[in-house]
Amino acid sequence: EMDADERTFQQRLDDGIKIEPKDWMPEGYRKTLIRQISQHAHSEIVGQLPEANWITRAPTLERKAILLAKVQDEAGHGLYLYCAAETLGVSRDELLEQLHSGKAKYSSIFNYPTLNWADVGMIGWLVDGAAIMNQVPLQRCSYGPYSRAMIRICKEESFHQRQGYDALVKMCREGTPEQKEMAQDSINRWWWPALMMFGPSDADSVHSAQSMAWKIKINSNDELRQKFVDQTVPQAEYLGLTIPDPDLKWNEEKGGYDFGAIDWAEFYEVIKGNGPCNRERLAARVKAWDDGAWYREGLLAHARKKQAARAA
Ligand code: FAQ
Repeated sequence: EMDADERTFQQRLDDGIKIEPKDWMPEGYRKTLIRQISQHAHSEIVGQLPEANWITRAPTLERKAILLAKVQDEAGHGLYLYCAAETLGVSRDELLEQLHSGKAKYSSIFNYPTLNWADVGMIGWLVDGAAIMNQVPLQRCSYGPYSRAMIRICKEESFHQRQGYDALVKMCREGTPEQKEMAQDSINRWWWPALMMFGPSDADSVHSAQSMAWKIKINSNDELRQKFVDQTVPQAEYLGLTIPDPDLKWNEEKGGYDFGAIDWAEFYEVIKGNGPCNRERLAARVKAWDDGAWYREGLLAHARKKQAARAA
């Protein structure tokens, strides 16, 4: 049963009015947003690692410059999102502590290794493609700071998706047979993990019903996954790549593709911390934090000195 405050709140949501940081909100709404926005922020930051692995080995100066810009954009996305989470009354230190201790999740996809150059293109095409599919509707989510962060982030994600697809067009349509093979090997490894990015099936998604009522989520996990498959299959055909799913088939009646069963056991292992690179990713973030301690201390010492000088 809702009390009067909750009823007024739900009415505002239903009328399409955005909730801003100083507005009253139910504790569950606040908690859910902190969880989702911070996990999204962590994903952006951890998501820098797989691609950064290839910055030093990009095949041309141009590809290197593009990749550097893309990986820097991800840092920017993380920062907007941490700021959006902070408006809900949580500190950035607390959020980072949750990441570093393994308490907070980040997207499963970033626990897979980048083994060849085509993986950089594949991440842009499939991973940023899936991210956009999920984030475009989030531009309309009920919490003002999150929805505004999404607008800006989506513009950059579109550039990322195109740079990935462009790299793959070069390899698959204009490249050597070896390059094409490299891209096929890459899609074989990334396709299923990309579908897992949308989260558990609707039947198993614990948060969806409440998050959709609160307009923190606009679409269900399965709806977005289906749209992603429908959009991506023709793009794979243009590249001449085979999607590693023997059950993938156009379904005239539903006007979309049927696709095979996702290996949910793998998904749950990865989100429990047992994916191929979970330990390596977390260790890299913890090391960066520890290595930066001297710098944070220096900034604080400087700020204290300035403050003392002003007070004198
Ligand atoms: N990985 O009940 P639901 C990017 C967890 S894009 C890990 O369905 P919800 C851009 C979920 O947290 C990637 N965990 O949950 C980029 C929950 O656990 P909890 C980031 C997952 O929240 C590209 C439990 O399973 N995007 O970074 C995953 O309603 C290239 C139950 O699930 C966002 O975060 C998963 N795939 O729906 C960067 C978008 N799926 O928290 C670099 C915003 C589910 O209770 C390079 N987030 N879980 O411990 C969302 O839209 C939602 O949070 C979902 C999950 C759809 C991800």
